[in-house]
Amino acid sequence: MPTTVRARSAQGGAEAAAATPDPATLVRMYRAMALARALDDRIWKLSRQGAVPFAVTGRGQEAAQAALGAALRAGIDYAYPYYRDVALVLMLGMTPGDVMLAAYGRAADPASGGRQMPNHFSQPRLRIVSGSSPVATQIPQAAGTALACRLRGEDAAVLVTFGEGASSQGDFHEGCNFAAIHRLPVVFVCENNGWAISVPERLQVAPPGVAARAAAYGMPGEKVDGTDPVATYRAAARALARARAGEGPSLLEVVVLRMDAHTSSDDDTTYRPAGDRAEMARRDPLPRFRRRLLALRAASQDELRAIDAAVAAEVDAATAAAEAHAAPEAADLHRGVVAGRGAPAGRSGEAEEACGS
Ligand SMILES: Cc1ncc(C[n+]2csc(CCOP(=O)(O)OP(=O)(O)O)c2C)c(N)n1
Repeated sequence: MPTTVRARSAQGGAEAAAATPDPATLVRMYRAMALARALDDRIWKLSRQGAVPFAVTGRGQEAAQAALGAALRAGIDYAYPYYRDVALVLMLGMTPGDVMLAAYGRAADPASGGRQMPNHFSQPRLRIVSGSSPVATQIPQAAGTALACRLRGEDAAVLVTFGEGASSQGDFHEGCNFAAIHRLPVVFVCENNGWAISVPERLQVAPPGVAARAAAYGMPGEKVDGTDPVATYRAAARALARARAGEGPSLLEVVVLRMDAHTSSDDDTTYRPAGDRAEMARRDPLPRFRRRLLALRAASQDELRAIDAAVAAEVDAATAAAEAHAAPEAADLHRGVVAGRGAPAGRSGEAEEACGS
């Protein structure tokens, strides 16, 4: 897919930072994609069995997410992921166990102690900030964190993701406008999967699309094939390099696939055109990246098979561990939710104060 909009060309340092990832990074990206897919498959089945209450799928978006994760510096840059970003948070250091504990709503869930919906990722140590459920609220929050980084003199960039449906919310405008005015170190990434539940992109976003809006804010905008992890990595690395160099925010639109229903509560056969699923399967980024790694000789067939086997074992272990964990105590219901009752298990005193304030 061609780059359709680039308001300002990338230069010097940014271009150097956006080199193709080295073979070890490419393999790490494949591993995160395969692990996210395997978790997705397992959690979906568990939801069908009634073992977990709800499943959110990221099937078809993993390539873009792994690339964004590779371009970030885990624990230094801030990430505001949205609910489909399992591959992104795995790249940053969250574990399959963390994802499973949240799916089961266990007391040990590091994101919320089992209080949030699954996939509201949070890990203060990794600078992964929990999103709120109203879509797009994370966008102005990310701009605010970028301002805080500037005020504290930190060399951190902020990356925030959201869907094209979320780009219709006022929060999107507010976040972009504020960041552009103050030239904040933030990268806005729209993971455009073509649907907002049952609403197709053509009824959500007028041409020429999300990336083109960047010009109106005076920031660079770029539309990238999000099924191509290398192209996405290069675009994200360029945008992050600009942010770190004090050149301000950027808007990326990564075009991805939504291969499944919106969530386990949705039936997409009621609105998805016939043949669409087959077309998605043909463009599935996971087997395509596998073939590419072999063609690039970044990994051998045996190495990739070993990764797939290790991933399957990790998902089995994470499932068994989460199943064995306890549900939150009823007496703890208000902890971290209602002021003055303390934070969820595993949070620091500082977070406890923030929760209670
Ligand atoms: C403000 C708000 N309105 C509606 C919803 C219900 N809702 C949850 S996800 C979603 C679709 C969002 O679509 P998009 O931003 O394109 O992301 P996608 O789910 O397709 O990845 C909607 C409407 C919500 N959570 N918040």
